[in-house]
Amino acid sequence: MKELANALRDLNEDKVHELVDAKLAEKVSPIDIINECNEGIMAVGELFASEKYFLTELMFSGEIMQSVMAKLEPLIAIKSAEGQIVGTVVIGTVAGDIHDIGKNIVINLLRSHRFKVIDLGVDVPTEKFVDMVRTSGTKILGLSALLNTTYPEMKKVIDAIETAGLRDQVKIIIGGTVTSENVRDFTGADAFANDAITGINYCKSVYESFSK
Ligand code: B12
Repeated sequence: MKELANALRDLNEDKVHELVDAKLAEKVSPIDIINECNEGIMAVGELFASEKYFLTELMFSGEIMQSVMAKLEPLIAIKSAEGQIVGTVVIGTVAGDIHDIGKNIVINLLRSHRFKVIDLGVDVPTEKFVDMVRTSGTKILGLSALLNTTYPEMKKVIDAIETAGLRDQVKIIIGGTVTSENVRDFTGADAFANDAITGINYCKSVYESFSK
């Protein structure tokens, strides 16, 4: 792992910021910086899983990552092109799950690609997703989940959209480290993404297909 990833894994907040600042000064792109931080935070996850780190460390890693994002987000937003909105995306983290760092990165990037994003937040009940799909008329719903235990929640939301008669008007993409082709199949989603760029490309392709 690289120095920045190591510093995040070791929860050395000062070092993390020092390295982020140095990279920004060298004109390294915010996305590359986020990717390197992700490597570090994944390592924190592994240390937590193997009981070398505990909840306090997990929380601290989240705080460091959020402070890095506070620095990088405005730089991503600056790139946002002026002009017509590409389309709307409704997004939220499903019930039972409060992870939102990855979701917020996706939102930021979508906005910088001129999407209007309706962020429902974390631990979002099924009915809220259904209501927002209905009232916003969005063509894309994004569900974020980082816990294995929340696969059934994603399925519950998608089933509820179907029951409400809205399934034909909306494409559903699930995202988060736990998602895979198997989870997509289980939940009945249209697509999955383990990274923000794949998600953004999918959203673009959906709205492009509608404008043809
Ligand atoms: C930081 C962290 C926390 C923080 C979260 C802070 C916050 N505001 O989000 C806190 C401390 C709160 C936390 C709590 C818990 N956590 Co936690 N956490 C993590 C950790 C270390 C990093 C997650 C993260 O932010 N990653 C960085 C971001 C950028 O990556 P990302 O979320 O994957 O997002 C990217 C993609 O997935 C994708 N994406 C994400 N969402 C979406 C949505 C769409 C629509 C699209 C297109 C793409 C997309 O794009 C993003 C950018 O590239 C992970 C480790 C890991 N391997 O993921 C564990 C991890 C997710 N946590 C775990 C656990 C067990 C917990 C707790 C149950 C611990 C406990 N005993 O209490 C609680 C659960 C609380 C709850 N009810 O949700 C486990 C989950 C195991 C599992 N697979 O089920 C992990 C994997 C750690 C581990 N290895 O054991 N956690």
